[in-house]
Amino acid sequence: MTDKLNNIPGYIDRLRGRNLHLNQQHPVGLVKLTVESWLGHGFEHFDRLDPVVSVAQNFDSLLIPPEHVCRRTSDTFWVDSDHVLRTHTSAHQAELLAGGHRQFLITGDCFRRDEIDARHYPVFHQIEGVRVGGSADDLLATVTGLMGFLFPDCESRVTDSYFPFTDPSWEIEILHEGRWIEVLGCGMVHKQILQNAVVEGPAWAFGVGLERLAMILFGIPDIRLMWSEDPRFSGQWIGLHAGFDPKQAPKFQPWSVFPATTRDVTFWVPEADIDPVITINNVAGIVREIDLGGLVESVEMVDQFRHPKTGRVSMSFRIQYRSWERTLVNGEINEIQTEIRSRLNGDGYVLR
Ligand code: FA5
Ligand code: MG
Repeated sequence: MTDKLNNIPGYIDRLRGRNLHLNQQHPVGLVKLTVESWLGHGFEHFDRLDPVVSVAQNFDSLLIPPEHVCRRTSDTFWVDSDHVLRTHTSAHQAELLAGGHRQFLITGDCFRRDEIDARHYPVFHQIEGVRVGGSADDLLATVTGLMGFLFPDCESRVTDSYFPFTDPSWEIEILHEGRWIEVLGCGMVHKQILQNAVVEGPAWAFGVGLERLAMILFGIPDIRLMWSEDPRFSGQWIGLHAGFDPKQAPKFQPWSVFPATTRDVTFWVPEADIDPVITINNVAGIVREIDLGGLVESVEMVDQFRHPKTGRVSMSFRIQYRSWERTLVNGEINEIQTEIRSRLNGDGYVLR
């Protein structure tokens, strides 16, 4: 049965169930084990919770307002009008608290319609940590301690942030190859959430992206590689075991770096989509659905203007193609490009 709200393409269904976080010979699974063993044994572990969650779990229980942008079909994969694919492991926070759990880790795959670049993928993994009784100092000591353990040679910084479900809130970034990479969000669990779950506070929570940690730890330059079934990738992690020393983490060995090819596409945007984030996520969504072989490396908005007379808005996107496995030929790029153009056209974007 399909619901008219359902916007989950087939390729997402195929990635569901890969459970990279449970694969102990994969960077994502290895990082999970490393985080779990560093935090010690005081935490209960939940790593098999169903990613199909209710709207109440993913949004309402976290005080995310009904009109919040993250609920839109341009941002979230909807199963039906009451269910989504969880966009974060925080979806399980409130019910576990209400169920009497006081200190726990939730690990699982999360799903978002998001931009396309080396650090974003529509399916990714998070670990959520929650501790009732922990203070803000304890939270910051825990997350910065974890970063220091994983990345002893990297600078990190804590910045103020905002989440509807924590107050105050912070983010942690790691300086990696000259660039600040956001890896984690955290904060003190909102009083209302504790009250609803009938829990005496305070309590803290954090949510960390496992792909981001793995990319920094193992020097993996592109998040698409996490899904590669090429033995030249998957064979590099065999023999590592739970509790390995991050200082001894092997670095990803690229077997070859093939050249990139870029193509631009320019169109007039339908009136309803002039919010650039909607268009960025929609274009990325279309590209993901067509590019099943994962040849697109990034999609970037390179130009945007409003026509002075007609008021119409035009946007240009640059699509970059590159494979980790081989040199791409023009024919196959053209084929994908033609499909993308025709799908954009069908969705009301007027090609120029
Ligand atoms: C959250 O998801 C919050 N639930 C985190 C949180 C938990 C805050 C508990 C407070 C208390 P955010 O959207 O920033 O926050 O995502 C957290 C991390 O998930 C990011 O820092 C990043 O490491 C990872 N992440 C998010 N989107 C993607 C994506 N598309 N691809 C890969 N990793 C992602
Ligand atoms: Mg964030």
